[in-house]
Amino acid sequence: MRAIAAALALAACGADDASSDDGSRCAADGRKDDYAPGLTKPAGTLSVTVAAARPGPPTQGMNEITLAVTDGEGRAVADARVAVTPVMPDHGHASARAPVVTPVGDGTYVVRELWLPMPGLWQLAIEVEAAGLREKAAFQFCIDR
Ligand SMILES: [Cu+2]
Repeated sequence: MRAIAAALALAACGADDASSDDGSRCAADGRKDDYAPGLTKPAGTLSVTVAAARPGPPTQGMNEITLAVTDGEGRAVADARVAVTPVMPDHGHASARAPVVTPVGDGTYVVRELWLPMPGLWQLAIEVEAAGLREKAAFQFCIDR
């Protein structure tokens, strides 16, 4: 809910950001994940892996990532509904664009329209629904200028 309301404030945040926020400040942020293909996070009993990012690591602007969802035994989960919400936790807003997630089989999901318009710490909130489960994971990426 907060992310949706905050998305409406994106324009205001952008104006602030240009003058006051140095993207490099998140380079040493302990919350950020160091991107590498295969970066994996638990999502309840499932796991979500960033199998690839184009570009990699993610950069300011338009990105595309490929996620892989596996179950507790490491088997691909091909029938999940996967949603990705990019937010800037320190700015209290989401991205102005909604990523489009397309399952491509074998538990792999391509995320397009991943729009990260400003430098700073971005969190990709992942929600996975599969086999009656609704699990969450999050990746944090520092976008430098
Ligand atoms: Cu921002």
